[in-house]
Amino acid sequence: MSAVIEQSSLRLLFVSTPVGSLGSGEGGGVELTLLNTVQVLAGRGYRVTVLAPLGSEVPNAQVIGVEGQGQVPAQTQTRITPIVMPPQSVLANLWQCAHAMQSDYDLIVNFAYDWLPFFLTPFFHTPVAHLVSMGSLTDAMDAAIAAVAHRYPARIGVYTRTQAETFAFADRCVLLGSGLDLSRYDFCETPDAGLAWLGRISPEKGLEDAVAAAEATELPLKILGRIQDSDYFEQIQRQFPQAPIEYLGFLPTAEMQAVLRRCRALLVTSRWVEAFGNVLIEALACGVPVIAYRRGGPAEIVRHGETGWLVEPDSVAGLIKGIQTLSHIDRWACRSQAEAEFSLEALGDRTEAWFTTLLHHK
Ligand code: HBI
Repeated sequence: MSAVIEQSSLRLLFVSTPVGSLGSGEGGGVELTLLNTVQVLAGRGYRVTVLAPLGSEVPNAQVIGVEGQGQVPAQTQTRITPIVMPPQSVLANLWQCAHAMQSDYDLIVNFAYDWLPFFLTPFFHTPVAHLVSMGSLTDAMDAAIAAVAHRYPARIGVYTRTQAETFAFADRCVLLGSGLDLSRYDFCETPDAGLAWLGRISPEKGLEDAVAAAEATELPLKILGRIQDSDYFEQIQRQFPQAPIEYLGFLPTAEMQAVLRRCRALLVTSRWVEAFGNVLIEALACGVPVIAYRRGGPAEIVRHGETGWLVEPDSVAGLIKGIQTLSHIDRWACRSQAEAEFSLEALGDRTEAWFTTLLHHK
């Protein structure tokens, strides 16, 4: 693009994930990433429009709600599952709108982990960039993302190096990390006795290990997040009838952080390569140490022995040992790490640099 155009006057069109409306929790961490990116860029003078499933709420930006049926969550599929499209697909409707509106924008950013936007990229005259929110899951998606990665420099943004390395085109991904409006998370120096577990309740998140650790240590475990797989959650409750757990639902950030900050630690028990782990930085922002399996994004976030413990993957004994040695962790060090690495400003700087690079290659 021409060097005389002020970057912050760019008109951006963000196209949301098609698994649920923004604010529902169905879209997991990518919902928060989209909203936080909108907040920081709108504050820097960008004009941002968001196309999202009907019912989505976006402060700081114009949002256009689009009807239709959601996509099947990609993490429930096997490597060889073909591309699935429901009738009256919201994904198709979102991208039909994006195509019709493209002349009014300088850049389109896709937040869906779905085949269609990758496939459509060469058919747009406005550049389309992609925030890939998960690691490699299916052969069909790998091929669709790879095609864009190879044809257009810097169009593929990811959260972490570990996530990028699940793909054959890791070196063509731009690392963006994540960030939060830290003013929405209050530091708490003196927690209660309990532990927290936070996330979509779905088998790849390994909630049962956190419940087992809570039972063994006899510490109450507060569970927060959208129930995506209710059979799975019921099975955990049957498996651990005596465990000291309490399910609080999916709460808005203000209420969620009021619970989280009073906990002694956040347990992160993912069985898959978590691309990032926005819940980890939400905990750190409150001064809450994180005990996580040494796998995926969490292994790049937690400073072992300083802001939490990284333990052997799938080891409940490792979680228990981490819980028993929490007194070694200074809660101020946790907040400091969030301020140093995961502020909204840091996210904004990395995102702006990404846009500059990819538009330079246009
Ligand atoms: N599945 N098909 C599909 N599309 C998405 O955009 C998607 C998903 N599963 C999960 C997801 N996005 C988000 O929850 C990420 O934050 C992981």
